[in-house]
Amino acid sequence: MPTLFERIISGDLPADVVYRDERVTAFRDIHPRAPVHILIVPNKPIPTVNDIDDEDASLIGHLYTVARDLARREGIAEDGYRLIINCNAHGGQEVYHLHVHLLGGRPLGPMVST
Ligand code: DGP
Repeated sequence: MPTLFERIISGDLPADVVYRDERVTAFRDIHPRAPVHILIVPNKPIPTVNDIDDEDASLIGHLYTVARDLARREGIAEDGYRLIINCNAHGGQEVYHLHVHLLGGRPLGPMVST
């Protein structure tokens, strides 16, 4: 079964796509936790950080340069923002297709609730 994000990448499931190239797709989170909440995902399905291969290093770097560019485009680069990747159950991962959350547009508070 394709993940939700594979279906968004293929165009099978609608999403507010803000960036797309041959390696990554970025779209707005359906349940935004901040004024800007974008998910940057590899087009290639990698379930979790644990599944990243050494050969994926350039692709993973690209996720971050796209995040940087989107932060600038969204006008949050100067005030700041947070990039998050959740991994597996303790990390709170819900969708098993690797994704970077780009969050900003307000002070985000502590990194982790205690
Ligand atoms: P995570 O917990 O890190 O796996 O985050 C998954 C995020 O994906 C969560 O913030 C909500 C978002 N999400 C789940 N389903 C959809 C969907 O169908 N469309 C969009 N745009 N976002 C989704």
